[in-house]
This record gives sequence, C-alpha cells and structure tokens, in this order.
Amino acid sequence: MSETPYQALTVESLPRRLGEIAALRERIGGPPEGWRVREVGDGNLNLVFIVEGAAGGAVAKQALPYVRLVGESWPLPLKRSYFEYHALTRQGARDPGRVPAIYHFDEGQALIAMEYLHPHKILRRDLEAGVKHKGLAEQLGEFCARTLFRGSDLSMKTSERKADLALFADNVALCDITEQLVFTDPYYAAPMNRHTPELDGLVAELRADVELKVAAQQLKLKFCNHAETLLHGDLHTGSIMAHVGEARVIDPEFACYGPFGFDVGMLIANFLMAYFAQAGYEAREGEREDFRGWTLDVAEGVWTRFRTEFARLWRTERTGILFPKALYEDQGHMLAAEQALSALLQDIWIDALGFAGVEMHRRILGLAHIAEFEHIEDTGRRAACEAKALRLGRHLAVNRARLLGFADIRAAAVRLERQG
Ligand code: SR1
Ligand code: MG
Repeated sequence: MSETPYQALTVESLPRRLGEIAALRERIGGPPEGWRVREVGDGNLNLVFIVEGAAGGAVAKQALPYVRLVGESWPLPLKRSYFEYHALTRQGARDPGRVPAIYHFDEGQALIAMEYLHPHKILRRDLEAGVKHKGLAEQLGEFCARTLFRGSDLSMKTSERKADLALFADNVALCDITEQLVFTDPYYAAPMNRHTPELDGLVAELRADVELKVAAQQLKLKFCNHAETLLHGDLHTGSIMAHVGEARVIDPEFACYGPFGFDVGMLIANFLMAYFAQAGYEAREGEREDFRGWTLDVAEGVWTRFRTEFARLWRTERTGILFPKALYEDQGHMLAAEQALSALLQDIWIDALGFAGVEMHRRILGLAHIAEFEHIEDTGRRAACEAKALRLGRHLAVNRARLLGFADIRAAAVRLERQG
C-alpha cells in the first residue's frame, strides 16, 4: 500500500487493498473477496473498519485528512496516525497487554491494522447502560502509572526520552485541538461551542467567572509547558474497551509530552460525569443508586491504584535522571526519597483535579460532547444532570489545591446529586 498515494478506504475497496498484506491475510483468513467488512467509526476523527474472515478478524483504523465530526472544512494532518502508532508501541511495552496488538502500519495510507477486541464494548456505552466491570479501576490506574512513570525522566534513558520528546512534539495539530477545545473554548462563546439551552444562565455565570478562567489558563500553561511524560492525551471512557474483567485502552492519537496529572484527571472526570448522568436514565428515582455509587468508586479507585503503582515503580524502577538513587537510597536517605515521592504525588493529584474540572466543562460547553449526557432526550432533565457536573467541575478547577483526598470529591459530588 505504501507505494500508492493516500486514498481513504471504503467497505468495498478494503479487501482488495488490505488483502495484499501477508500479515493480514494470515490473521483474517480465507480469500479477501470473502471478508466481511463493516465501518464502525463513531469517534470524532477517523474511519474504523472491522474485518472478519475464516481465521479471525482485525480492525483497520485510517485517518481522514479532515475532522470527521465537522467535515472537510476542518483539515487535519494524516500524520496523527504515525503518532498513534508510536504511542501504541510504547504503551504496549510499558503496560503489556493493555493496548491492542498492531499487525500492520502504513504511514502513507495513515493506516493501522490492529487486534480486533471482541466482544469488548466501548466502556462509555456500558456507563450509559448501567453495566459494571470488575477490576476496571485497578487496570486503568495501573495503566496510567506504568505508562506515565515509564515514559518519563524518572525511568527512561535521557537520550531516548529526549528523542521521544522531539518525536511527539510534532503532533502539533492534535495538541492544538486540546489546547483550544479543552482549555479555552468552553470559557467564552467560541464559534463551535454548543450547550443544552436550559443551561444558558449557568453558562453565562461560568463564562463571567474570572477565578475559573484563571484556573483554566493555569492548567493550560501546565499542559503546554510541563513536558513531564508521554501522555495518551485523550484518555476518556470512549478510549477504553471493556469486557468481563478486562479493560483495553485504544486511540492514543493525541499523544504528546505533558504533565503527569493529565490522563488521570481526564479519566476521573469521565467517571464523575457518568455519575451525574445516571439520573437521566432512571425510570424511578434512585433506581440507579447502586450503579451511580460504583462510578464514584471507580473514579476513586483509579486514583488509589495509580498512586500505589506509581509508588512501587518509584521504589523499584527509578533509573532515569530525576531523583537518582545515588542521591537518596545509596546515601541511606530512604525517608527523603519517600518525602520526594509524596510531594510529587501531591502535585500530580492537584493537577489531575484541575484537568478533571476543565474536561467536565468542555464536554458540556464545547464542541465534543459525551453520549451519556447527549442521549438523555428530555433537555430539561439533561440540563439538570449537566449543571451538577459543571458545578463540580468548577469546584475541582478552582479549589484543586485545597482538596485533600477523594473523600472531599465524593462528598461534593453526593451533595450536588442530592440537591436535585
Ligand atoms: C475535533 S476533535 C474533538 C475531540 O474528539 C477527540 O476524541 C478528542 O477528545 C477531541 O478533543
Ligand atoms: Mg479518540
């Protein structure tokens, strides 16, 4: 495929074009003309095909030269596929088995052929349907800790870390989306924004909130300038596929170097939004109480498992240029190393809360919304759920340095939920 100029795949052209690739022919099996192909992309950017044959299946993800959600009026570089490929290979090495295996990558066609995760479902759909998953918080917390710790100067050889910093620094267009859509657009009437009409009053209040705007820009400064580790960059519950007891992380095309707290904060925000969305699906008040509580447990569990695993890696794998053991353990200064770890985790916690706050805002006020809220048909009811998330988001962003532990977040969320 690499000889031919870029061409978007179609259900019809895919068997002929991918059938030329030996690794895929073997994986899928049978003659390509007999392959069953479906286009299933429901994300904002790309084409995604599921291809099945006699021996098994594969997923073919191809970037389009524009933002699918908006159309050709918003061009977007195909090179995002290259960043996704490189992020997947690093994440696969840093937390084996948690991301899909790659079968084939074609940079010219902006195409990654990878493992078909079956019968896994996009986690967001289960959060809407009220389906729990065992071990979710633990697996996601570990994924964050392992990929973030092992992609940083705490772990990597400095020459490799700097080479990766340079490689991912070129992911300009996707970083620009995050910079704009997450940190700026929600806080003024930007052209692509939209919100549920019943929220007009609260939206005006938030956009006039100077403290909140300062917090959002402080967080943007961190995102743009604190190149601490390789981020997934878009770690929401639509970037996770789950099936009984197993979560897999997909879609790291927004990968870039950024602050430790970003992925963790985004993830926590998405479970907090799922918490507030539950009331929109209750035929009888309180019907989803148990599931609602579980979404908070997962948000908390992500943070606690992240912290535990990060601490374990700090103690056992601190081989990079930061906080070298030569200065601490080798001098008998174990306590100082533990204090440095606690201080770093505290900084990450504060950042994560801030990023969680702005993520909750942009999913309600910006361009890219989430299904759990969008599928609540009654707009009055939807707005009531969204308003609680907006208020908690504000609390997290503005008061992030004053919130001591998850108990504070839980109490604030429950209070808002009970206020009705
Ligand atoms: C224009 S892209 C909008 C959003 O979709 C992606 O999934 C990212 O979350 C991005 O911010
Ligand atoms: Mg995505």
